[in-house]
Amino acid sequence: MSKEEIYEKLKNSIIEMDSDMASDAAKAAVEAGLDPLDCISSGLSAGMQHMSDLFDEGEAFVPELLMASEAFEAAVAILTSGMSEEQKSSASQGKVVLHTVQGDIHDIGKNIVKTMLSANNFEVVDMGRDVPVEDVISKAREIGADIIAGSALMTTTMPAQRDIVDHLKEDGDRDKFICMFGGAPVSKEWCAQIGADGYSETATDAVNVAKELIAKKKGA
Ligand code: B12
Repeated sequence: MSKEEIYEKLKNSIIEMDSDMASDAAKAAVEAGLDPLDCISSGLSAGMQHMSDLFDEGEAFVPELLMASEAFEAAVAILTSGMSEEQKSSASQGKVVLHTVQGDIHDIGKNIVKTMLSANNFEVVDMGRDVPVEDVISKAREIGADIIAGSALMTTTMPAQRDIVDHLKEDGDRDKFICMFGGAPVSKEWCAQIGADGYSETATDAVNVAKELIAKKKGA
């Protein structure tokens, strides 16, 4: 199979919500020596984006999204186990405290962000979902995090992202942590409005934004 055919099979395995097919395609990718990160962004994430679009058009439903995310994770486990020693041992890009915000239990997107950051050598502490603002901040302090990254999928839970920024300001700690947020209803404008440092629409771009913000902080 060519590189393009493997990407296509990875993508289709998500669209067909088929964990076995996803695992087979991931094994083929490892055997062909393909870059795991390219496989995730050009194959698996492309498939997940397609599923999200189908949902928005009323042509896919929640159980389908959950099955697609299981297939996604099955493939990622195989792809990352095939990462080269060089990729695995390269220096940490930074520490991230990742969570889904208080009151919100949606974690499919957050888990994809975790995969992408981890695969790019960020040390990610995943606090799970519906995480109280205070717990996020105390974990960030405990591990000396570089970035606090939060996902919100509901307009009603987005304010928890503002609460994080506000709490840090009140404690005089705002400059210690980069705050970056995402999730379907979140926007660049919202992040600017609440005084966050960064936003990205996709998990792939979250990696670039995180790298840029860390470089900026180190250079400052
Ligand atoms: C799947 C789903 C569920 C599943 C969640 C399962 C799970 N483990 O996550 C279940 C069935 C449990 C669920 C429950 C509910 N849901 Co729901 N759910 C969805 C659905 C269909 C898809 C979300 C999803 O996973 N998308 C796919 C992922 C890959 O996309 P994503 O999360 O946007 O992530 C991408 C980017 O946003 C970005 N990203 C994500 N996080 C982050 C973080 C950072 C830091 C960065 C940089 C980037 C980033 O990267 C990701 C990959 O590119 C959405 C509809 C929609 N269109 O969003 C409704 C939706 C979010 N749910 C909704 C609602 C109302 C609910 C419930 C309240 C329903 C109810 N009445 O019980 C409950 C919530 C309870 C709670 N307290 O949270 C509404 C929210 C409306 C609003 N107020 O804004 C939506 C929009 C549906 C709708 N149209 O009404 N839900």
